[in-house]
Amino acid sequence: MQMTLRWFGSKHDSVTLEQIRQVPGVKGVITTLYDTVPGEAWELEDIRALKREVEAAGLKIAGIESVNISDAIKIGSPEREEHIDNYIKTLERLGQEDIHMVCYNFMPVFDWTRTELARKRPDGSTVLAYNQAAIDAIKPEEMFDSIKNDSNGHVMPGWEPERMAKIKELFEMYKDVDNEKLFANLKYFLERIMPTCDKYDINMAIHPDDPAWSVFGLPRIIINKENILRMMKMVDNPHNGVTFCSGSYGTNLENDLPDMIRSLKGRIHFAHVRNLKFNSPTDFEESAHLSSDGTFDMYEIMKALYDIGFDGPIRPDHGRMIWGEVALPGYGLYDRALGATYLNGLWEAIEKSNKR
Ligand code: DNO
Repeated sequence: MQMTLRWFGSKHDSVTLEQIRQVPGVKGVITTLYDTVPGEAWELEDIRALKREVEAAGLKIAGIESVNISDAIKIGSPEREEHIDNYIKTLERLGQEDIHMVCYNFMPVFDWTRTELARKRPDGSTVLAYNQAAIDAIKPEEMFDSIKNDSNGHVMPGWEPERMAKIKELFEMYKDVDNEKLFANLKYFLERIMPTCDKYDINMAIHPDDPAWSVFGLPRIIINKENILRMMKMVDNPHNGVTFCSGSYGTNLENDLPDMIRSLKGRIHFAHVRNLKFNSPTDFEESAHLSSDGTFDMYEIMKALYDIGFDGPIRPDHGRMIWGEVALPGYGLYDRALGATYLNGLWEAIEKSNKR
């Protein structure tokens, strides 16, 4: 595996490439071009400039998170043809620049959903948290307002104000899209892009829906073992793979994470590894990565990745806000650096005990 950290670009991130480079074992970043619009093609020159910047700091781009999918592609409206053509252009350009992993999601309207961005834990740290009762008590259009004051002045990815302003319209657009339609539209998209992925050896890594159930009545399909295996079979090409995100699949306590990892051998192209602490099945908070701070056995998760021969990029995921840091919620430097170091330690121990 290659340990990485997510980096939001010099215009948006409070964490610098120089800082990331000093986290032991981190040789690459996961990033994206932030001023792009889903449905439009990325310019080759912009990709090159991003790559130059990362490489000048002694790091590599280990993959893109995300090349976002437009609503037209998810809904299956006529503009999807042009949007998929543009997506293919972006993939070709990334491939030409030697970038071979692309993370994306197929969630309608919202990307990941949390109800609090700064819940206080007993140790004084603050963390992202989710409470189903809080969601049930509000309307989707109130979601953005309920979290905006917690975001330390940063625009949260997937929660851009322009997008939130159109929220009613977005719900209307998805009104005829159910789970089956969403699966069909995902299949259509993947079949169109696979020849390009084969040509440039690009691993597509779908991110799970977070939380792994329907929110505000919207369809959600990337939520459990059955559905993800259905997706792998539906377009049975090794370039059609997944981002295994323990914190997202793990929101549903019925998902057996190590078992899911083992069932996806050869198809996990990217891993997000973090822990959650459950207070009840519908209320959880993002604890420190350490097993004893949360609900998951992180050793078993890393061991399953090791056992299937996972060799792609991995990153610690949302960290707590600690030591007075002010940063994009979930994406400060300190706790993610602790997370990376812990995961590296687990991996080293697993590797050495297996060679004996
Ligand atoms: C949240 C992230 C997601 C993820 C997208 C992938 O912190 O894990 O926003 O980047 O769903 O497209």
